Amino acid sequence: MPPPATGDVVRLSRALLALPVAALVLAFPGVAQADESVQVKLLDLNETGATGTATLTATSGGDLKIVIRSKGMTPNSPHAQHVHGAANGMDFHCPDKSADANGNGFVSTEEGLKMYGDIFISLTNTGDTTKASGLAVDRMPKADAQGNLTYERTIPAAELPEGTIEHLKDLHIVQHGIDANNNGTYDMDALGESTFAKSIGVNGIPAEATDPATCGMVSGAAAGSVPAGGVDTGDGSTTDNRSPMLFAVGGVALLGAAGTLVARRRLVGQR
Ligand SMILES: [Cu+2]
Repeated sequence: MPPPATGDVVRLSRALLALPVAALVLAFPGVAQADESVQVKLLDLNETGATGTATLTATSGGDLKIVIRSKGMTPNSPHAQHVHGAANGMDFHCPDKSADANGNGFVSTEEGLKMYGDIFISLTNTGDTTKASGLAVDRMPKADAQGNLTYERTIPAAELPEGTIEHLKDLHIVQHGIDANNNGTYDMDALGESTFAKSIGVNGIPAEATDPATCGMVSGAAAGSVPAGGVDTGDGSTTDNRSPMLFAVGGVALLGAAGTLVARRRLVGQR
């Protein structure tokens, strides 16, 4: 934001001087600001039948509280979940079937990334929430035996990416993990290995574990934001730093060997 012209400052100062002290205190942001919530309806992706609701609350202190209730998720299984999108005006949105580029009947994480954008925040239960924790399934919520998933966490202002609160309406939530062959677990038999996980240096993860299950946008989000350069079409010509390719390269450096092991053991252990 450009600084106000000097004349504006003078006018503002005069206006403030004219206010009673109590009103002046209220005029400062953060002093008496109310919490602000937006609702996200999580809709089934990949015909999982899973649905849910998420509430994102920007607290008066600048923290972000996330509450998610989903049902129809793969039971007794961890579900990687993230806030996707960007705070730079890119018009990302939840994908539909047309995102299934290879026509195998499922929208994979890689196919979806072009539409819903890069991982913006990893919605882990504990610890790090950056995209480096995107596949830290040992810290992701697990659905219960009935396929219900409950999540609640408040991420402190200092740990949020810049522009999170201001661009809350441009962001959306994606939950991953589907059981394509309905055998109660994530396995290689259904859709093979996750090329997304492989691309960031984690081998042996079933595609079922990383394919998106639900996606939800803040109502009217897509209509409200102006595309800056439009959706990344992923034709390889882009140099935008939000491209999945660069994310993948960054992921290799960020994923620790220990985390990789835990992720692998955890997912293979689902068999
Ligand atoms: Cu995600």
